[in-house]
Amino acid sequence: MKLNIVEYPDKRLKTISKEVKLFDDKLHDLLDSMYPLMINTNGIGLAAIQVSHAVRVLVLNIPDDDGEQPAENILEIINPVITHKNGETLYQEGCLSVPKFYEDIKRYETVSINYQDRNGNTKTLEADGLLAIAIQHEMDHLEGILFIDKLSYSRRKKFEKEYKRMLKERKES
Ligand code: QAP
Ligand code: CO
Repeated sequence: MKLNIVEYPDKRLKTISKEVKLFDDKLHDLLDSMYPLMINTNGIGLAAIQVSHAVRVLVLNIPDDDGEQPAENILEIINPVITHKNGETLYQEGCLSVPKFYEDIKRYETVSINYQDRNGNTKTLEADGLLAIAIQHEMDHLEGILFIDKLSYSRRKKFEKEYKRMLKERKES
């Protein structure tokens, strides 16, 4: 299926996504279409609401030590729930729905999740490093939360100003 990235300030990004109940061809088509879009747009994580599908579906592909993103490393995560979280870490995050803006965001250092794969099988995953950060960033999308929503008042103001300028320049060119 043809998918497009929804960009801030589109209100659809505030939607709370619904649990997946049917692990059918339609879900597989969505997953199969999200993955190439994420790779082609230089993403490492994408939530379905970012392509206008309000379902609890994420795809992740964290680059390996050589910066490669081989297709066999893809993680398809459906209906995730955090079961354990520990520590604190700061990372300069970005988002395909908030192009060209990056800010330090505080996250748990490690998280464990329960989730389902594309066939509805229950899985668990213990994550740290960039994967743990990406899981938390993408799970926020399922609740309609963007990383810019976590900024302090002054950082958010700085963002709104820079982003407006970016959109204006994009329109003019
Ligand atoms: C979320 O983000 C994330 O601004 C995934 O111009 C962020 O894939 C997980 C991107 C930080 C872990 C750490 C952003 C591509 C991609 C941009 C992304 C851009 C082009 C963001
Ligand atoms: Co994002």
